[in-house]
Amino acid sequence: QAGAQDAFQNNPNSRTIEVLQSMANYYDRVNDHWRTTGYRKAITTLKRQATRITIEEEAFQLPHIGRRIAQKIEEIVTTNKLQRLEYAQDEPMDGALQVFLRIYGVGNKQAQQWVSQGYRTLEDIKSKAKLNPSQRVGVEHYDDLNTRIPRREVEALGAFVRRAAARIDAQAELIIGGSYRRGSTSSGDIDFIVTKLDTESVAQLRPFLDELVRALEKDGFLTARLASFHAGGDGSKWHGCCVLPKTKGINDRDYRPVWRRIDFLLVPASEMGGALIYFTGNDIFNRSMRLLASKKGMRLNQRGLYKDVIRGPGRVRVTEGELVEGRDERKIFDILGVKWREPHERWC
Ligand code: DCP
Ligand code: MG
Ligand code: MN
Repeated sequence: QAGAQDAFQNNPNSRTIEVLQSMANYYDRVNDHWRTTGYRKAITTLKRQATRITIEEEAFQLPHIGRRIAQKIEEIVTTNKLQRLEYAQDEPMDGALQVFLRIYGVGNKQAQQWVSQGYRTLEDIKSKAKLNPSQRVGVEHYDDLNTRIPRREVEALGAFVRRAAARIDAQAELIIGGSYRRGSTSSGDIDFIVTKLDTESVAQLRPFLDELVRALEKDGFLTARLASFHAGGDGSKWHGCCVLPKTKGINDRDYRPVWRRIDFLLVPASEMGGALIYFTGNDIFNRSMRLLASKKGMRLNQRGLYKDVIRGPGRVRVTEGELVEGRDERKIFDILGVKWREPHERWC
């Protein structure tokens, strides 16, 4: 043990190794596994060198040292420090905050609180933080849930859900909204609008959704139910996780179950227009449409367009207003005086 320590102290590259180790620690803290490993491998190589490595080209010739790290080795030798590390030392809190904000069910307040409690990594959160059941899922499946879903897989997930839905109620209609409807090549989650002809309330759709959820859980397709801060108080939203079973041509190579986020929004037929606009997004487009409505004395929400809304100071609503249009997406654009925009044109 002591011998190994001496060997390191006497290593001609000990200062370089020390600085690179700080970089590795930094990347480890922010959960950048790829760079952490890269730095660790470079350090191992340097420890084996009998001579002092001083220039980029020399370092680049060695195993496991790429161009970037080779440049940094030269920088350390010539300046005795590393600019990138000095930046990094100013940002570890920011790094941790960004990592925490990507946990499902974690908002700004919670993430800030963890940082101020001294937590810096997902490991800290896993072992020390108090988590609600949804956040627990978010942490346990952090990598899966932060991986985009390829469009082809969204389609396969959609087909699976539609087959299950058709077995329960052939009249039920499922539309995939969100980024998929806007034509994205990949999505953060899969967003379903669930509706049925001649429905006028969420309550009429609820039994169907409950049965669908049970069936999909039995299939092993749905893997978790999540509570969401944003979930509609009227029971119109359902949030959870799902896994696509092994499916030929989609994920059959080295199959590994990948957890995906799935949302259902229950929409009575009478409110389909409002819901389609809302659930197609994107969120910024929605905000601008709502602002426009409010400037015209109207109100747009996920149920439709309302008129004769009376607002007080600061645009605070005084009355609910009267429903003008809920059913038809195009008519809502028309009444607002906005030229129709296809879903793929609604990214802002
Ligand atoms: N939405 C909104 N405001 C929010 C969140 C969502 O108006 N704060 C609406 C617009 C979104 C839709 O709901 O398009 C679905 O929400 P998602 O969070 O699933 O977002 P996207 O589907 O647009 O993107 P992603 O691919 O990340 O899922
Ligand atoms: Mg989405
Ligand atoms: Mn969603």
